[in-house]
Amino acid sequence: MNNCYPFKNTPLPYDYNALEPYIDCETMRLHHDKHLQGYIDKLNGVLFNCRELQSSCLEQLITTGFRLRDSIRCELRKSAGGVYNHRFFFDSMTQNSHQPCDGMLYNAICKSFGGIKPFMKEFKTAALSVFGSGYAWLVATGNYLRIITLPNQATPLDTGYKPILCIDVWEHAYYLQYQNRRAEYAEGWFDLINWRKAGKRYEDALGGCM
Ligand code: MN3
Repeated sequence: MNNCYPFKNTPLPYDYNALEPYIDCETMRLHHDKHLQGYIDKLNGVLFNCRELQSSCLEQLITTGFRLRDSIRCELRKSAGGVYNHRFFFDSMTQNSHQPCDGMLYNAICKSFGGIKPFMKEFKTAALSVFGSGYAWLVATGNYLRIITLPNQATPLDTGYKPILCIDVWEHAYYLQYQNRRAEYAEGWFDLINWRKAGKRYEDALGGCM
């Protein structure tokens, strides 16, 4: 993963049409090649003028309190957050849909939400509750899991929680295919979850080595 300046738009870990019928090819192409590319271009543009930040990795750019003019700090947070969140979102899905959730993550979901079905219900409610643009996140805090929402391109990195999964509910993530039916998009997304990746993230979070 290319994680330092100059940032490049690494390919999706699957074909553009791999997530059909839940997310169509055209949406994936626009989302990855135009929206994520836009954040990468903006981030490179900010860093081009800030030589002292060019060796920082993406996570450091988001979490470190650099002494910057407000306008530059704001642009840096938005663009670095946009790159981080989109990469995390795309990496949370797989064409091998209907993967089972198992292992330690499954146990934690049962302990925290009472089972997979109640987890999905709560996660969908959170995804629908995002007013305007943002994401719903499954995050770990110690042995427990929580569902949170964050606006725009805010990331969970400086909340103290370890991110496990996220769904992008900006309209560009679903509007071409679902128009205003965000609930249908969220329901389809459950069948795309890369549980193997999520399980690994959870185990890394427990080990404190994200
Ligand atoms: Mn997006």
